Amino acid sequence: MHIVQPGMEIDVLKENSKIANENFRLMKSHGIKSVDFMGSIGAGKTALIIKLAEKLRAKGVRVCAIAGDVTGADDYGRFEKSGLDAVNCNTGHECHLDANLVRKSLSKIDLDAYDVIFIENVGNLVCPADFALGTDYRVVVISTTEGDDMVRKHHDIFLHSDIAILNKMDIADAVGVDPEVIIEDYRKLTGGLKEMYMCSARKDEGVDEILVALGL
Ligand SMILES: Nc1nc2c(ncn2[C@@H]2O[C@H](COP(=O)(O)OP(=O)(O)OP(=O)(O)O)[C@@H](O)[C@H]2O)c(=O)[nH]1
Ligand SMILES: [Mg+2]
Repeated sequence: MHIVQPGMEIDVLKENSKIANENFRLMKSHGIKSVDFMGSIGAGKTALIIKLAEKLRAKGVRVCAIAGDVTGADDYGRFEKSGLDAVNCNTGHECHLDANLVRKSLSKIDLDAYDVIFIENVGNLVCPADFALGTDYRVVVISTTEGDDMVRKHHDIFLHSDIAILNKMDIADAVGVDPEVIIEDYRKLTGGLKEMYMCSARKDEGVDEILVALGL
């Protein structure tokens, strides 16, 4: 049984922020740019990271990934198979990565050997929003296969992200989803200040624009 004391949740978030700041400073001291990829289960985070990393490596940029999952090494295996250096990071039970888990993963990486670190968070549109990891950018990835109501149902993660991506545009018609509904919800949520990026990681469409948005 877990007993939560009053104020404990705030302490956990405060401690996370402190470690996230340390992670940020550590990566900066090695000249590393980092991105936290949050998003729903199966939205295409792994597929997109692999595609982005392929394009960066072709330009001579040195990339490493941290594969966050509750258990197993499936995404880690996919990264490695694609030629992307990676570290596996299992949360055990938790539905999100936290700054301390990322700190442990960073300690396994030769930070002088990379220019960019992509962190794949656990598939979840709720919990990761509260736990900054210390990255330059926070990205949220959803896909057309989840229906057209993800932005309306999950305000927090979209408001906590710098960039929002709608993946699997290639099958929007097949699943009967009108991307414009999702995009308009995001526009409204961000007061018309931000546009959602649309892409197909599979078809390599819209991926270059995401690299530009990340300044990579
Ligand atoms: N049609 C289509 N399928 C895609 C696209 N991107 C990913 N997929 C497929 O969607 C499935 C899930 O993709 P993943 O990259 O594993 O998704 P994920 O977000 O990493 O999933 P979790 O790590 O389990 O949360 C796989 O079968 C991918 O091949 C896309 O742009 N179009
Ligand atoms: Mg994945």
